[in-house]
Amino acid sequence: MAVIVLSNREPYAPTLQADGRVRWTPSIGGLTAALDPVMQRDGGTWIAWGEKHPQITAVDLPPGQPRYRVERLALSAEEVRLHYHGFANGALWPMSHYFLERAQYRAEEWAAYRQVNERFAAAALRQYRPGDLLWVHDYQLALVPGLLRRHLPEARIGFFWHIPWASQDVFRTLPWDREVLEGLLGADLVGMHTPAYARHFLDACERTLGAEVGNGTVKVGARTVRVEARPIGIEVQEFEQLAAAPDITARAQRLRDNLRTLMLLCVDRLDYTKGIPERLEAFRSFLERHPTARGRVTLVQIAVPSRQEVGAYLKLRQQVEGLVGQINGQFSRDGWTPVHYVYRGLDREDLVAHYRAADAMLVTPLRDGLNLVAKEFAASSRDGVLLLSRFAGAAGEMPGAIEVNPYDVDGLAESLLRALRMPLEEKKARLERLRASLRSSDLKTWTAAFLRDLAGPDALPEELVSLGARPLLIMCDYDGTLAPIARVPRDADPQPGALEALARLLHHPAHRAAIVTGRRSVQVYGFLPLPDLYVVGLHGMEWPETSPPAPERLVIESLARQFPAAPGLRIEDKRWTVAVHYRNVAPERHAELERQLDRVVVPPGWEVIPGKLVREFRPAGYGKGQAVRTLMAAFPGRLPVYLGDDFTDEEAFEAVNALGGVSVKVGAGPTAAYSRLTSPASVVALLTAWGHHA
Ligand code: ADQ
Repeated sequence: MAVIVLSNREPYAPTLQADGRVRWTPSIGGLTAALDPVMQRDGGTWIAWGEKHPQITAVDLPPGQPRYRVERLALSAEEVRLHYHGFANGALWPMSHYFLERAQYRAEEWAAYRQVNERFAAAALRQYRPGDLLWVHDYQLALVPGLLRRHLPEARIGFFWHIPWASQDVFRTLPWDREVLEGLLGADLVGMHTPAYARHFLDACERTLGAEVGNGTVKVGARTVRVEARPIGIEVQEFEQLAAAPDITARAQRLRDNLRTLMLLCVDRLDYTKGIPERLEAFRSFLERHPTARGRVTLVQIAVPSRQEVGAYLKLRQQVEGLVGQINGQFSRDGWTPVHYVYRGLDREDLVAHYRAADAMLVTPLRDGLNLVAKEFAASSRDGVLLLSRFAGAAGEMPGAIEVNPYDVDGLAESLLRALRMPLEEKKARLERLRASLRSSDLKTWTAAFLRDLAGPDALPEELVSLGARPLLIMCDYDGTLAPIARVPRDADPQPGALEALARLLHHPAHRAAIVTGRRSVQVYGFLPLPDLYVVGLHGMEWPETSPPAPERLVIESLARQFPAAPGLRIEDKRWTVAVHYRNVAPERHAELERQLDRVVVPPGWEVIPGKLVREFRPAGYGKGQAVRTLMAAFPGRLPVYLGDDFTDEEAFEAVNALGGVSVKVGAGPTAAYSRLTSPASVVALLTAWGHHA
C-alpha cells in the first residue's frame, strides 16, 4: 500500500546552481515536515504544481537517497493567473477568512479552477493502484476528491482543509458552494483544524446540499463521510532540541545584545489575514500611552514575501512599510529604532534563535486556520510570553497564551504591557502548560493518525469472515474489544458501529451474541442500550434475569458488619460481590485499615481479591472461562467464538479452544487464542460482516 499525496505546493523546490545542476531544497511550511518522513519511509507519489523549472516533470526525492516520486504538474501562465491567483487566492482564501469585501467570484476563474483540479485528479488516477491511500490537501484542490471518487468508488480518499471553514452565512456567498461541497464529499475523511470549522462544514452540507448529517458524519448515497477536527501539530522535539543547542543559544544572545531593549517578535507570511497593520497600530498606541517604554522595547517584524503578483498583497506591503516608516519617524531617538522590519523568510535556525531571543511573541491574525508560528514559539522559548489572537484556530488549544483581540487596538496595547511585566515564574509556568499540550499531539502523531484512520481497520482474515456462514455463538468482551480502552471507565464509549452490528446480530436467524465482561451488566447496557442483548457481568457471576442466591446475600451482609469504619471508606455493594475502597481514606490510616481488613473472616467458598487501594470479596470459582462453558451449554449446536483483549479473557480462549471453538485476541501480546485482530474497529467490522451473512 502506498500513499499518494496531492498538494498545490511541492515538498522540495528546485534551484539552478551555477554549475548548471539543480538543487532541491525542502519547502518551508508544515506540509513538507508532516509528510516527507512518511513518504520517505513508505514510498509513494506526491503530485504538486512544479512552479519553478516546469520542464522537470518528475523527480525522485529526497536528493541523495530517493524514496518517493514527485510528479510535477506544469501549469500554464493562464492557469496560474485564473486558478491560483484567481479562484483559490482571490475567492476561496478571502471568503474563508471572512474578508468578503476582497472576495471576487468570477466564472472564468472558477472554470480554470475546475480544469486544474481535473488535471491533478487525472495525474493521481495514473498513479493509483488498488489499496493505495489518496490524501488531498487544501483549498486549491477542493474538487479533487469528488473527481477521484467518480473513477474509484472503492478507493480510500482523505482531505485536509488547512484554512478556516467560514460560517454558513459567509460560505453561501460563494456561487459554486454546492460544487465545492460535493467535491470535498468525495473523500472518506475530511479533516479541519477546529471543532467550529467542522461544525460549519457540516452545517453547509445540511443546509446547502440537504444532506443527512450526523455527529461528525455526512451521508452521501451509500457512503458515510467523516468530518473531524484534527489540528495539525509541529515537530515539538526538533524545536526543543534546536532551541537548546549552544550555537542557537549564542545566536539568541547576540540578537538581544544588539537590540539592547526588550524584544517583541512577529513572524508572518505577509498576508492581510495576519493583522500586521493592526498590530503596528497597537504598538504605536502603546508607545504613545507609555512614554517610559520608548527606547526600552523594540518590535521585530519578520515578513515572508507572499503572493506578490496579487494586487491586494502589493498594497498591503506598501501599507505595512508606510506604517513602519511613520512609527520609526515619530519615535526613533538616540540610536533606538522602534520597529525592525525584515522582508524575507528566515531559515529554521535563525527563526528559532529569534523565538528564543523574544520577550514576547505577537501572533495576532484577524483570522487564521490554525497558526504554526504560535506553536513553534511555544516549543522554542524559555522565558517569553505568547500573545495569541482569539481568531487563530490554535487559540482553542493553547491554554498558556494571553488571548488578545486584534481588532481592539487599545486592549492589545494593554496586553503588551501585561506581557512585558509578567514575572519570570509565571512565564515559565505558562510555557510549561503550552508545551505539555503541544507534546500531547505532535506532527508525527497527526500524520500517522490521519493515515491510520483513513486506512480503516485491517483487512479481515477471510477464515474469520467465512465463519458467518455457520450458526455462531458469538461471545465478546466489552472494554478493549467492543470499545477502545478509556482513561476513565465511564468514558468507554463503544466503537462507532458496534451498537448497529450487535443490534443486527440480535435479529439474525442463526447467530446468537453475548457480552462477557468484568463490569456490572447495567453499565454495559448504559453503553449499549439493547435490552435483548445477553450480558454476563462481573466475570461470570451476574447473569440476565437472575439474582444472587439468598445465601450469598446473607454472606455479603455478614461481611459488611465486619468492615471497619473510617472517614473516606467506601463500601460498594455490587449485589454479587462487595468491594471496600479506601482510596479516599487518609494515607496514614491505610496500614491500620489493611490490618483490620486482614482480620475479616472470609466465609467458606469465598475469596478476597486485593486491588489498588481496594479489596473485593467474592465467591470463588467464577471467571470468564466458567462463563463461556455455561453459555456454550445454554446454546448448543452453535460454533462458539470468543473475542477478547485482556488477561482475564485468556481462560475464556482456553475454554472455547477445548471445545473446538474459535478464539480471537484483540491487540498485541502473548495469548492462547488462535486468531488475532488489531483493534475494536476490526472487531466491529467482523461482527458487521457476520450480521450480513444470510
Ligand atoms: P500559513 O498561512 O502559511 O499556513 P502558518 O501556520 O503561520 O501560516 O505558517 C506556516 C509556516 O511558515 C510555519 O512553519 C512558519 O515557521 C513559517 N513561516 C512563517 N513566517 C515565516 C518567516 N517570516 N520566516 C520563516 N518562516 C516563516 C496555512 C494556514 C495556517 C495553518 C497552516 C498549516 O493559513 O492557519 O496553520 O496552513 O495547516
